[in-house]
This record gives sequence, C-alpha cells and structure tokens, in this order.
Amino acid sequence: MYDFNEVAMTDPAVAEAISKEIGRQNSNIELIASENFVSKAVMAAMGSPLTNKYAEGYPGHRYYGGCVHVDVVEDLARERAKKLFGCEYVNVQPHSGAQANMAVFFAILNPGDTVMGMNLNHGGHLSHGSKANLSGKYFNVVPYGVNDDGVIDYEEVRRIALECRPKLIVCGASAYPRAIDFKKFRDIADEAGAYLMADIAHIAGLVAGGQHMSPIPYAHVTTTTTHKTLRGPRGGMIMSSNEMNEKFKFDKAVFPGIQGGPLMHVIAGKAVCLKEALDPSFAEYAKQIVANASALANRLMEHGFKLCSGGTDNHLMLLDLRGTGITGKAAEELLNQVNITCNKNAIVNDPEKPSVTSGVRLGTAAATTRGLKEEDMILVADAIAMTLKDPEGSRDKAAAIVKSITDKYPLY
Ligand code: DSN
Repeated sequence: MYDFNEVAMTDPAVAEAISKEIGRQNSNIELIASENFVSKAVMAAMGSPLTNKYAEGYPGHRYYGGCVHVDVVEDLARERAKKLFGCEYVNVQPHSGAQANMAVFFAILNPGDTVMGMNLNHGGHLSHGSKANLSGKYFNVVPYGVNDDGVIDYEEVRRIALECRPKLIVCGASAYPRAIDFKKFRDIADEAGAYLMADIAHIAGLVAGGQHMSPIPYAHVTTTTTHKTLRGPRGGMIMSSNEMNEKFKFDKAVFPGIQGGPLMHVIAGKAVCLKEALDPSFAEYAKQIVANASALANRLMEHGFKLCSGGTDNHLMLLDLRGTGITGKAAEELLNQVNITCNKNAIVNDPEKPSVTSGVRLGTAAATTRGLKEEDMILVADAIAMTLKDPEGSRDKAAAIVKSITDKYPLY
C-alpha cells in the first residue's frame, strides 16, 4: 500500500534524494552516536495511514471522533514503556527529546526558577539550559561540568547545588562517555531540596537492555528520545511515578501545554520499537553496543589517539584531537571521504569555535544494529587512524576496509 515507487511516480525529485540517501546509508559506516537503523516494522508503522488521524488529548479523552484505533496504539505504547523501564506513568506524545524536556520544565518550574544542567561544552544538551535555547532564556541556569579527567565530579555538583539551591537538577548528556550515577545525583538533589530530572536520550537502549543503571528508582522524572540506542522512531517520552505526575500533570504540560496533535503514526512506531526492546534479543543488542564501543575505543588508543576521560563505559567516545594538527571539522570531512560518518564535537576547553571544534564523537549503536562485532570495530578503528594520520596516502586503503565491512553486513 505504501510502496516507495509511489514517491517516484508522484515526485521524482524527492524519490531520487531518498534513493541516494538509502545508497549513502548502505555504503557508509554510521558512527553518529545519536543515530540508529530502525526495523522495517517500525518504518512501516511510521509510513502508515495513522499519519492522517488527529487525536488531540489522550486515550479515552480525545477532542476528535474516530480515535478508537489510535487509542489502542497509544495504550500499547504506554503499557510497553512502563513494562520496559519499570515506571508507573509515561507520556509517549513528545515529538522529540527537546519537547519532552520542555514539557517537564514547564510542568515543574516557573520562569526565572533556578535549574542546574550539564554544560553543553562538557557534553550536556541544548535543552538542559543552553543560552541559545528556550531553557536557557526562561530559567536561571547554573551549569555543572566535568573535571580535568573528563568525568563528572559529584562533589563539585553537590557544592554548586548547595550554593545555588536549584528547584531542578538535570542529569544526562549528549556527549558523555562515562556511566552516570543517578543515585548520587538523587542524594545531591535531596540535600539541596531539588527535583531530579534524568534525560536518558542517549542511553535509553542501554538502560532497557541492562547495560546502564536505570534512573527510574532515583529520578523524580525521566525523559528520553526513542530513536537513539532505543532504536525506535524519532520522538520523545516522559516517565515518572504516579505521585509525581499527579503533582505536576505532565500530560497537560505536553498537550495542550507545548504541543497540539500527537503524531499517531510515530506513536505506532514507538509501540513497535518498545515491543522489540522487550524481546530478550534486545539485551544482547545492548551488550554488543557496549562491547563494540569498548573495542573501538581501545584500538583507537592503541593507535595513539587521546579519548576524553580515557575511554568509554557506554555507546560513545570523544576523540580529543588537540595536538594532532587536525580539527574536529577536518576529521569529520576526511572520514566522510572514506565513507565513515561521524560528527565533530566540542571538547572541554576547546580552543576552536563550535563550528570547527577539536573533537569527534563516535558511537556504536547503528553499526551494531548493522551487525558489526568487536573484530569489525578494530578494523574501523584502523581505517579511522590511517585516515586521520595520513589522509592522502591511505584514503584508498581505508575506503577498501569500509567497503569490505559494508559488503559483509548489507543494510537495505
Ligand atoms: N542532536 C542529538 C545528538 O546528536 O546527540 C541530541 O539532540
């Protein structure tokens, strides 16, 4: 019913771009830490006629007729998320992680309230209080970061919290390669009289698969995206206890607070992804993501590269390129030339501007979905190392390594 050829018949220009993008995904090794490859079932759910349905409100309480079937879908998504993460309340409507975070901010805080969030330059996220984001414009944000070893110094977080007495402490990151201790954050929040929000957008799949501590017993509220390590459609979720939800009414904060109609086709994709994540095979997948990241990190360090914090506990790592004569921007471009996709990323005390940077972020969620194992990650590290050390001399050799791997693990 939703054949790709339909696009080609109606709109050849868009079809051509999609076709080329499929080709790019097939021929590249994807190392962007926030990306993944969804199953065909998730993709089909997103491409279904559920996109046609308006369903403002929540199951059983909609502002439109004809919601009987989308109610089933949203209920399935909610129940599966509760089961997977062990939480009492979930909202599956946020269009993205940033929207989920915004809804929580508006539910718990008043404009001007003090919030602590991880510094964007230390691995935090825009929506955790960056001056460029609404979160940083409407609230009094006091940032915390990592120490000289590149790890969160919980004593320093505590010191800042006791000094500024925030109403909300946000933990969770976009570019932090180490495990986050949610219990320590909760202890600090309790001591400072703050609420704790955990944003597990990056590590949700690792939490679901038992490879990272869960925030659910500790955080007052948890937000996530569904499309990174969780391997679902692009979107967000909010999770909490019933008690917290009764107090702060997260449903109302999402709709009508910051969003209108939910994307029912995406919620269907979330339901399918959550079913997949409940399957025991997902825990194996999460374990392999971490094993692959560790193999990639170790081999890069054997090649003499410096990693922020000296390694990784999760799915990602940050290459510190200072002193190599190559910027993050140049590294991203060079790696792209040999069909390795990654993104430049600022590192702590980065001497370069954000559009250039001195770092590169690498993650293994997508490559692991594709089927790569530790021995493949070692070859990927070799290809990265030769490309960054001798771009001209080793381009063909690095591209050949990449091709051997993409041929070994066909994608689409
Ligand atoms: N842009 C996402 C990432 O790459 O981590 C976060 O929103």
